[in-house]
Amino acid sequence: MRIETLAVHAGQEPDPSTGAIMTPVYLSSTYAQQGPGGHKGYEYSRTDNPTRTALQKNLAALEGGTHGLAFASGCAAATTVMHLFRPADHIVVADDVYGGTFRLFDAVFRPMGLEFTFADLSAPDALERSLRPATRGVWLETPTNPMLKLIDIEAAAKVCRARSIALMVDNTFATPILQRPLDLGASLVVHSTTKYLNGHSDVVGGAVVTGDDETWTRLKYLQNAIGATPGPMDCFLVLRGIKTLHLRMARHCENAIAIARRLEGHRQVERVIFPGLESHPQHALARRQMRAPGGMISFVLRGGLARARACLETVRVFACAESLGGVESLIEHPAIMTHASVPPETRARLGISDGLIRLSVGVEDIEDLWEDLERGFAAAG
Ligand code: P1T
Repeated sequence: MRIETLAVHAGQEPDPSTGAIMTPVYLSSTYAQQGPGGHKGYEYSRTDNPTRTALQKNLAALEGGTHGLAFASGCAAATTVMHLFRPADHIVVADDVYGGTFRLFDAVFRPMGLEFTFADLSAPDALERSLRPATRGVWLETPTNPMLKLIDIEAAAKVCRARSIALMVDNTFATPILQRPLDLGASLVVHSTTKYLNGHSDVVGGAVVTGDDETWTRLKYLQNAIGATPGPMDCFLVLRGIKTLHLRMARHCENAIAIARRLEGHRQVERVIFPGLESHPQHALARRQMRAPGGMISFVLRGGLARARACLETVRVFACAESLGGVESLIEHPAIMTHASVPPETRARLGISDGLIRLSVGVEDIEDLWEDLERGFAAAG
């Protein structure tokens, strides 16, 4: 089946006892056993829950994997994945990742003995140059957060496969509708389901999908042992959100392309970063690797912090808020908000400047969105 049909149906059957079309929210924390060990596949809801099972199957189908695992947040998913590694293992990480991911690796796992190299993996050969004999994993986002750099997943997978290194791709920005890393050779895919997959800004969740049985067996063990699992209501909401993922992504992309083009022609805008623009340094890769360029835009407003602040304080349709991927448009200032935990010198090197603004373009009317941004630019002066 094609991905649009999988989004609506995968992992879900009408309830055998009632015919209910929607997967029930199994709020039970435990399950009666006929006798010790005599259960029907469910013992305790940290270990397995039927609503979560449906979501996990759906996620696996969308990403083209064999197994999905749901978590309480994107960070919980990343935390669980990092437990695949041992002290002294070395992991190469794309230099431009979500600030919370950087913080998790740098401030939580580095002191526990994992070693990380942050490198600009959008540059050819950067990955090979970062490898060490102890390298066991590569972690990347593409497009990256917030500079929207693209990384060639297939090329990275080739390098990793030759050395038995796990390639982990955070596919939050693209979603499986636009790009499927497992098809391109990645070992596993990570998501913050908080974003496009749920799509309605009412859940914090995470996920991992893999096609490798051994990796799944270990992660399944860790999911239960660590226990950073989502509640059944959140699983239901993500499952429901995914049913319209393909429809929403089409509109996010359509609106984002229109806004990026208009921004590019605006006198107050110094630079627009959007993979769908010909001016994006990796536009050709975007066309090859992604079905469409996504709904995220970063741009630099002329005049620095005071003007950026005035713009963010003035817009009304765009909400000034962290996060992304919901139906409503959001605007944020990465240096102060989502990437505040990245050291200032690293932010400067990456281009996360005081004038940098990130948009999560929603599914509203394009003219309302543009008029709102123009209001913000007028206030910025
Ligand atoms: O917030 P959480 O569900 O724990 O997911 C973390 C995460 C992981 N990966 C990517 C690419 C992300 O963007 C995020 C969270 N990002 C934001 C909250 C943000 O505004 O960028």
